[in-house]
Amino acid sequence: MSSIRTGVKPLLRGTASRSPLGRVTYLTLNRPTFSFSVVLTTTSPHRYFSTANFFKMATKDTPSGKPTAQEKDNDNVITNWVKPGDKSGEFKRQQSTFRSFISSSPDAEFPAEPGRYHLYVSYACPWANRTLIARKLKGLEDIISFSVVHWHMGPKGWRFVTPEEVEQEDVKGEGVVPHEEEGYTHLRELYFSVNPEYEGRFTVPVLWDKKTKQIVNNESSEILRMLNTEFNDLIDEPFKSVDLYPEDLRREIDETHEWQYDLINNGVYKAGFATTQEAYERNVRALFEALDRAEKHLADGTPGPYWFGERLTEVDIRLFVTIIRFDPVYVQHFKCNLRDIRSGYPAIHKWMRNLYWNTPAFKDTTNFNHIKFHYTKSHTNINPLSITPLGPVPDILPRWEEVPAVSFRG
Ligand SMILES: N[C@@H](CCC(=O)N[C@@H](CS)C(=O)NCC(=O)O)C(=O)O
Repeated sequence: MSSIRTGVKPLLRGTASRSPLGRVTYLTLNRPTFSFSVVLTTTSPHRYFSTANFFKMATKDTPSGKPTAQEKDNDNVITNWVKPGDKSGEFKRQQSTFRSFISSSPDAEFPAEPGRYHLYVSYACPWANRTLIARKLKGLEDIISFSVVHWHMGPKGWRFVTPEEVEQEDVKGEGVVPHEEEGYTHLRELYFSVNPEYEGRFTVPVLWDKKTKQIVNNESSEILRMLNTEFNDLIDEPFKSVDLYPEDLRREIDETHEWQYDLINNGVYKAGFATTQEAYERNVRALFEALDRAEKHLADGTPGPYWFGERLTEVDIRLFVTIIRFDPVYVQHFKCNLRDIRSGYPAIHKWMRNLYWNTPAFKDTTNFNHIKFHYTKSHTNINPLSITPLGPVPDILPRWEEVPAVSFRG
């Protein structure tokens, strides 16, 4: 059971509604540029978190480039994933703010048009990675452009790369370019260009409308849905028939998302960002129970190679982006180390490697430099010296090779 509290600025007119994703209640805004706050709490046994928008960020860039007074204020430091003084020690993920939809209908506010929309992403970010995978699986490369921020997230949040950095070994990659039109240095400038009063976090992915200069949506699960259906009139086979959320699997997909989102996708963050031993242990145990469940499903619940057998769906995308980061980052950086994937979860390992090595949409959108450097050098509260561990080596094993412990087990 969930309850929703909203704090809405005076001019905002919005309507509470059910999400097209089924379970989440949220506000549909008549004017998507207004800011609003949503505090969602839930008593569902599967959820160990609530979302809150305690986070406030300074609304102006200081000309000197130094942090504003507000940024210096301890409560507003960008790496304070748990509100200082919150005795629960629990990381509470904020609800995404911009929730409009692109539609295939030509008279929609955001109609599907080639070349009109842009994705701002980070290669480090699993949520953004989802949208890059879907963009490729649906053959939308010539229809939706994208650009990638620098892997480092500093006190002002994500920043764009400089022209000098573009070819740097640790930075380079497809779409890693400076901000083109306005020459913004930070992603937050984009958010402020839409709403100077914006008080939420400056997250990726951002689905941007180049024509009206609006943020259409910054919630990856909803962006996936738009990419899946709304551009179908603009693409040819075989991409048109790719259906990541097929009608007959919707109930099962939704049920799978429910536990995987909370316990795995967000679970690694809740373990890693916890500020008390109790919160860490509670979340890390729940995470590994969920991984055990995923392992069981993939080992004997499906003929594979995908979560639902022969059909690749949203579930594969959403689980993959967490699992591919697991051994390189989450095991050590987020202390998710009851097991690792390569030696502890053979069926998940096989499923993940099949996606990575056999489907370019997964491999081509995975950038281990951005992934490893981002977490280890941006979360200075967790890793104050910003030293990036070298291992594991390699980041991902070749398809038919196992770590010695597993080979020995036969
Ligand atoms: N609900 C969002 C979450 C996105 C998110 O949290 N992105 C992270 C990167 S992994 C981010 O941009 N964080 C910046 C911040 O919180 O300041 C989605 O799924 O799109």
